[in-house]
Amino acid sequence: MTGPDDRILYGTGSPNVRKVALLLEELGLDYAMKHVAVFSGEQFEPAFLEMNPIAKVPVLTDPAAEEPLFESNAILIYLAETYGPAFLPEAGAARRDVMRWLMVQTALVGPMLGQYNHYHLVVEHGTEPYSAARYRNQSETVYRHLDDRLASREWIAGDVYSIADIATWPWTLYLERHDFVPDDFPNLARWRSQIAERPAAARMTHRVETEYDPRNNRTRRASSQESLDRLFNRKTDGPEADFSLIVRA
Ligand SMILES: N[C@@H](CCC(=O)N[C@@H](CS)C(=O)NCC(=O)O)C(=O)O
Repeated sequence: MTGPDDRILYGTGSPNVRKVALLLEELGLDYAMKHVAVFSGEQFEPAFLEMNPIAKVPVLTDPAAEEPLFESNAILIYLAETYGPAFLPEAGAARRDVMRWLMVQTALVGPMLGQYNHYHLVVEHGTEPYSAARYRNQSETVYRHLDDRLASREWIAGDVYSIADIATWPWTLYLERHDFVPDDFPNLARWRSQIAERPAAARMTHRVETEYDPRNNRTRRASSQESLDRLFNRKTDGPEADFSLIVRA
């Protein structure tokens, strides 16, 4: 028998953490949530680095795994393989399709939307006009690819809801905050609503918002320039950066 404390999701309210919580909810697994205050640098503490040497959330401990798990999409594969078979087909073309679109999320959706978050939502607008414009265009292309993909199919990969959808969905919730309009991406908007209506998505959102967000918001608002420089990898002898957007958000 395992209790909720045997499975711990270390995280904050970010999309890479939400996707793991969403799959845990879909699989009906018990888990505890421990907040890691990335704005004040808890991810750099030795005990956390022992779990994830690259100092990022999510990390999941699981009774069936000998070591803590990190990298969100590797965690999704682990969970689907261990507690599936739902959400990741066992073999063949359907599995290849899910893996391919999971890699698209890892290599394209996350990095491009994540960089646009930085230039649009973190650093004061106008300080890096070329970078902000570049990542806005990259994000629009990503949203467009997803919208095109979903024009003729219900789910991103294969014929069923899978970890490719679960990995991608929390990222696409930035559409409005990126100042794009859902009506311009109708297939993406339809697919987003379909997942939002799932009870697991509602449970995940509620838990993230009640168990992670209050402490995340407190530490974010109290963050010093020094801790933000460390989080965003700005060298003190590098260009100045005004991170007040994220502190005020
Ligand atoms: N590729 C990683 C990315 C994880 C990631 O970027 N996590 C952010 C979420 S806020 C983080 O921990 N940032 C803290 C830092 O970079 O110091 C994954 O998918 O798990």
